[in-house]
Amino acid sequence: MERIYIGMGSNLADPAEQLRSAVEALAHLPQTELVGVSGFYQSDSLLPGQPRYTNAVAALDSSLAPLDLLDALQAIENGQGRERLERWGPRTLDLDIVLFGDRLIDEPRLKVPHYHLQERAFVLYPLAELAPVDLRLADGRTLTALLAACPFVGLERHPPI
Ligand code: A4P
Ligand code: MG
Repeated sequence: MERIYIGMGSNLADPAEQLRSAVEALAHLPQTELVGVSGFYQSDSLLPGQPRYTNAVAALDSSLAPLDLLDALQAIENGQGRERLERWGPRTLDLDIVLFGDRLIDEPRLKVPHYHLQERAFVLYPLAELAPVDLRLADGRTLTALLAACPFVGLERHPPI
């Protein structure tokens, strides 16, 4: 079993509900246990002219191989009606593998740690709710240093429902 963190994002069709359904689907993955889910956060899209996003992070323990997990995540995205019309377009659900144990993965279909992790408060702050305070990434960076370099700006905790 390895500890895996999944970044979740949605900006279409009731984003918070999309994330809740995604969590439900993650909990049912084979060889996998759902360990925790962060709070939900809202922020503006990185691309102008798109609806605001809701983001969260889920922690899993899994013995799936990385590419098998990626396949399963893409099946969940597709199952929730995601249409890939344009890269970076608005989406009902985006599931990214942020960290996979202490692995460094550099394959055409999968780069881990996720390449935009350090710039994205909407990934780092929910990750920090779940990860150990002294988390060190496979590439040597610490979560503490990444948080210090990425201010909590433009992020709003999603109101409880
Ligand atoms: N891929 C490579 N590494 C990974 C990984 N670690 N996890 C490949 C998941 N997939 C990975 O992704 C494209 C390809 O990346 C996949 O086929 C996979 O093989 P995609 O999800 O199909 O396309 P995308 O989401 O349009 O691209 P990408 O790069 O995932 O987009 P981003 O970077 O996620 O940007 N603003 C806010 N506030 N919140 C957001 O969540 N998200 C985006 C999308 C823009 N603005 C946002 C947010
Ligand atoms: Mg993606």
